[in-house]
Amino acid sequence: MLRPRDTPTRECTSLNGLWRFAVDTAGTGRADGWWHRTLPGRREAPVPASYNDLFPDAAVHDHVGDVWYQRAIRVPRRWEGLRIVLRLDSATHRAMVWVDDTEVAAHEGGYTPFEADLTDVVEPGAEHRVTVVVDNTLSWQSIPPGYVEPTPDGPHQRYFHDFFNYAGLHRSVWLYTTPRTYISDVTVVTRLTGSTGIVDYRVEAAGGEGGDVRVVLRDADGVEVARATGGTGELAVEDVRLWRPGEGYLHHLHAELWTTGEEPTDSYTLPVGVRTVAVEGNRFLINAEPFYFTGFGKHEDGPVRGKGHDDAFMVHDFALMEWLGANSFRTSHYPYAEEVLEYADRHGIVVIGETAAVGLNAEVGTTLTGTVFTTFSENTVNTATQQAHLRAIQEMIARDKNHPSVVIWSIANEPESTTPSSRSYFEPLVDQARQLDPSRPVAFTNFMSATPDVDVISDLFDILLLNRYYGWYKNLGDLAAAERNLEAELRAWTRKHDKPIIMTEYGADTLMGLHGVMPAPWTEEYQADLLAMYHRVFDRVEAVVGEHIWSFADFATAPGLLRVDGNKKGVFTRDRRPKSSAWRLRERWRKHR
Ligand code: BDP
Repeated sequence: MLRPRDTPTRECTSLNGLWRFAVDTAGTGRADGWWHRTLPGRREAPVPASYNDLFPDAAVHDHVGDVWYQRAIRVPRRWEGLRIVLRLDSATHRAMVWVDDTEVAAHEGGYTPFEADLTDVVEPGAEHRVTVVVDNTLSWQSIPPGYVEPTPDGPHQRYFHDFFNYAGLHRSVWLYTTPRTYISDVTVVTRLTGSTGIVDYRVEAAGGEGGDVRVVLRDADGVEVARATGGTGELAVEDVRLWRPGEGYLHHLHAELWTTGEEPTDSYTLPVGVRTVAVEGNRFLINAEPFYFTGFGKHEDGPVRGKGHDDAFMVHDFALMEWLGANSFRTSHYPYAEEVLEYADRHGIVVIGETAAVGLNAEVGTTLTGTVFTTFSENTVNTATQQAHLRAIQEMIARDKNHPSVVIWSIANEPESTTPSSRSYFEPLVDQARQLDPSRPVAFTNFMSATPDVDVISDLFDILLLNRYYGWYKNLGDLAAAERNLEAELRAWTRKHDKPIIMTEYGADTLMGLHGVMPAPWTEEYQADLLAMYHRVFDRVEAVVGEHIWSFADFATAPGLLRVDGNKKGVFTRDRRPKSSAWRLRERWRKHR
C-alpha cells in the first residue's frame, strides 16, 4: 500500500490536530448513530496520540470498547474531477469511518493503515463531517489476542502481552488525491550481479483501462541512472552505490502512468535502497557481507501520548541509538509508524519488522492474567485467529515491502512453539509470508521455555530469534549460573540447526538511581553486569549474529506484581535518561562499527 505523497499529480493534506472526542461509556453510540451529529460532551483529543493518558480519569484510561473521534474537513474546490482518498495510518485496534451519514471504511488491526475512497461521497468546495469509532477490545480472534472479563464494575480487558493496551488514532490521518486513473502500487526488489545493482520493479494501475508505465531511477543527486517502460521490468545500474547499514544511500524510482496526451496521468516517487539480504549457514549477510546486529527491542511508548507517533521522540530515539553505536532494532511487538521506517531507510538503520501477533502462548498468558487456558483450541486461538494473523502478515508486508531497512519479517513474538498444534498453526503462515515476499528471511521470536529440545517449529524458519532471561526470570541474582546455562543452551541450538542466531531479548528490570556495591537485581550495576555477561557468551558462540537488548526504554504495562510503574528493563528511562549500562554498551557497540 503506497504512502500518500505530494507528486506533480497528487496532493496530500494532513488531518492531524485536535478532533472532537467522546468515550462511549454506555456502549450506545453505534445504536444511537453518533456519526449523524456532533459528538456528545466537550472533550477534544489530539491526533496522533493514545487517548488513555490524556485525562485524569480512570474511566478513560481503562475504558473497554468504543471511543469516537470527529472533525470537519473542507475539500478544496480544485479537487474536482480527482480521486479523493481518506487514509488513516492506524486505528487501534479496529475502526469504522463515516463521512456525514455514509459509512466509508471499516478495518481491523491496530498497526496498519487503511483507506476510504471518498470520490463519490464528498463534494469539492464543501465541508463534511468525518466520524471515526475506534474499538480497543481484544478477543481470542484479534491480533494481538485477549479476552474481556465481565466484572461487577464493568468489563475488564485481559491480555497476554506485556505492554499497556494503548488505543486511539496513534498515527497520522490524511486526505489526499490521485487522478481517477492512478498508480495503485509499486513493488521493488533489488539484487546485485557483481557491481551492477538491479532493481526489479512492478507498477500497478487502477481506475482505468490501459496506459503505459515509464520508470526512471535517479541517484541521490537526482541524476538519472536507468530507465525502463512497462508495468514490470528491471533497471540495471552499473557501479551502483549501495544502501548499507550506517549509510542509508537512497535512489528514487519515479513511476509514471501515461494514458493520453503530453503529460503523465499519474506519477509517484518511491525511495529505493539497492541492497541484498541473505542467510548462508549461520551467517546473516547484507550485500554479501556478514552483518552483526547491535541494538534493541523497542516500543512506541512515551508519557502522555502513549503510542502516538511523535517526530521529536523518534529523532531523539534514533540519536540515542546512534550515540550508543546501535545499528538496528526490532519493531517489537507491532509494525511501527511508517515515518520510523523511512527514517531508518535514510539513515541506514537495520530493522526487524514484526507483526502484532504477541501473546499466542498460554504459558505467558497464564502468568500475566492468572487464567489457565490452552493456546490453540476451538475457543481460544483458532482458525479465525489464524486468518486474522494472516491478514496482519499480509498488511505488514504490503505496507513495508519496499523499505531497504527492513531485513527480516518476524511473524510472531513468543508464541507457543512446542506442540503439534503450534506447528500446524504456523506452517501455512510461514508459507504465505514466503510467497508474499521471497526476498526476506522469515522468523519468529522464541520464548524462553521453548528450548531446542522441545521446540518443534524453528526448522520452518530461516533464522533463530531467541528471547532469553537467564539472570532474571531464571537464575535471578546468580550471573555465574546464568552464564553457564545461557552458553549451554546456545550451543544446543547450534547443534540442532545450522542457522544464525540473534538474541532478540535479554535484560533486567532496573530502577534508575538504585545502586549497590553487591550488584543485586533491580540495581543499575546488576543490569550492566548482566548485559556484559551475555556479551561474553555471544562472543564465544559463533552462530550469534546479533544482540538486541530488551528494552530500549522503560515502558507502560498493565498492572502486575513484577511491574513497578511499568516495565523497567530499559537502558533508558521512559523519559530517555540513560542508566549506567548505557556507557558500558557504548564502549562495546562503538567498537562493532
Ligand atoms: C518477553 C516479551 C516482552 C516483555 C519481556 C519482559 O517478549 O514483551 O516485556 O519478556 O518480561 O516475554 O520484560
